[in-house]
Amino acid sequence: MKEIKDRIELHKGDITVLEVDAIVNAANTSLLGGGGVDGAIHHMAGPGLKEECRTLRGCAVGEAKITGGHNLAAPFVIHTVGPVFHGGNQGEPDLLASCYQHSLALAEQNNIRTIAFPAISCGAYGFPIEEACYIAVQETVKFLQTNDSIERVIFTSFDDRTQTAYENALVEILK
Ligand code: AR6
Repeated sequence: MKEIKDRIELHKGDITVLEVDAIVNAANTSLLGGGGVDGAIHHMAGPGLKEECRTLRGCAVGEAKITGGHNLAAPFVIHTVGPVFHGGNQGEPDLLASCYQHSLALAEQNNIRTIAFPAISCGAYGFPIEEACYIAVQETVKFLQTNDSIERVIFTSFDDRTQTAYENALVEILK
């Protein structure tokens, strides 16, 4: 198995077009769609995704559920619900870490080898970007240290600030 640094990639652009086994959705507890990356994923996947999501009866903050990808290139979507940031003293960092832990565990259970994440909670939910990217990388590195089925984890970003935050977190954590 490759070194951990060679199993993590950064990608600037739209997560919905990536040809990976699973893309992760930054959803809300209803799992019935919304704005941001959630809206983009549902738009690209088509109405079948919402129908399948309806059968799941929602998802708690910090947890994750899996569906098919419908019209997406990715055969699976892992829906996770990040915390809304309320200042950081209401368990938000642990809940965000839990999103990555549960998403990666579901990926492992479903033989997913390549997975792409958006910056969960970094848009509408207002989590500070640098801290969120650090948590994302830290939890992923921890997971990959004890897993050898996941070959590639891609962190996608839409803006330079998020991309830079991932780069800095990778340098800091993998030094
Ligand atoms: N590809 C990659 N990243 C994207 C894309 C895309 N197509 N679109 C947005 N981003 P957000 P949250 C980035 O707000 O903060 C929804 O309404 C975006 O720039 O999508 O977890 C849900 O239904 C940001 O860095 O998710 C929930 O109600 C990151 O994705 C709520 O928003 C996450 O931004 C979830 O809020």
